[in-house]
Amino acid sequence: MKIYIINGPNLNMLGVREPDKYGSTSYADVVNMIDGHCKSLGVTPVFYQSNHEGDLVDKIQEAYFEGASGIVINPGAYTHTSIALLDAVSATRLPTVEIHISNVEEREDFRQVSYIRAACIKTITGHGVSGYNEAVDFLVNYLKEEK
Ligand code: CA2
Repeated sequence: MKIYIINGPNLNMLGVREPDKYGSTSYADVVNMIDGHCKSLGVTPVFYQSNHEGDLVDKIQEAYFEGASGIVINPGAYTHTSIALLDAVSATRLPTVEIHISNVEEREDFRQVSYIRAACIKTITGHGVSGYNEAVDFLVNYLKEEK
């Protein structure tokens, strides 16, 4: 089983700045953590991070064309602005889990909107980078039950 783990703008800066909001683990270490977790579940992850909206749309479409079983996505700030990402996830009809490192519900008003959420089977917020593993667990359990 192959799943795509997609991260949006600025998440490559993890561990470099703003540890109070996003923790002190680097993006590379987060990838390693998720990779180990996926392997322990017998799942093959495909990792991608981009600062560009259209590239994220392309990667969501690739997940569909490459036969992925599902997607875990932290769309970063595009969560709050992007109908294109919503449309891409809707078009693939792949089960998708939205994850945010910070507790967006307790942050600014403009972070209270998530366009992509309407196409997601689950949203995880505020659990730090461990939220990625929780997202993988939720997706994998969902896929097992779906069979
Ligand atoms: O909490 C999350 O995971 C967010 O998706 C992170 C986005 C933010 O725009 C969303 O509202 C919530 C921002 C990602 C920025 O990541 C950085 C990491 C380290 C240093 C600076 C930015």
